[in-house]
Amino acid sequence: MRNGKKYMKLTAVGAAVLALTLAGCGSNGTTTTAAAPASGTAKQTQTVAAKPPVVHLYMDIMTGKMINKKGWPMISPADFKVPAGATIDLTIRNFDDGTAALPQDAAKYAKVAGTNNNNEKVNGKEITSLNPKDVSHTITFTQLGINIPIPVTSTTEVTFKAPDKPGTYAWQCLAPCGTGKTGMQGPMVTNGYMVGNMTVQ
Ligand SMILES: [Cu+2]
Repeated sequence: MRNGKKYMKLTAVGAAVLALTLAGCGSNGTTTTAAAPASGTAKQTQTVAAKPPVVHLYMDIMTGKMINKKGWPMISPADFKVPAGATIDLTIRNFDDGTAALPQDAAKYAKVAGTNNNNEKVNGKEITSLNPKDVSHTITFTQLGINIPIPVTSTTEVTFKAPDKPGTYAWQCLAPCGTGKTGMQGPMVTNGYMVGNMTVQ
């Protein structure tokens, strides 16, 4: 009797492994019949899917006052990870009601660049640029040619593609929203405030 029980157990494990294998095949093949069962198996199917995923990211911009650090606005999270080649749907909520007018030599960063259709949605409305004097912050990946200008107290939605090549890609805010005479110090040169990294893996 004991042996019989053991045999039954092993068979059950074997069946589970087989089910997972089938689900894995189904996701790559043309038939979808194997991908239908229980939620646990469905999850397994998603992880082996070949298509780069769509990632939804949310960033909040807070004033120094909000975080008890006067003169230190913060974009959070500053550091984040995305899969290589992913489509990134980024929503930025700016709680800062102050502008940091772009100086003439940086006026080009009032223009949206490197995003889908080279545009962004601000409070639901599609735009391709801001007036340089209306910029509150930017999220700029210089290396990738991606520039997202952000006006005061707003919600900005933007879609862009993560690089196919894994690595670390820095972003920074190029609006002089920091400390010092030029507004380019303090948070402007400190990771976790107006500087951060996108890790592509
Ligand atoms: Cu800024």
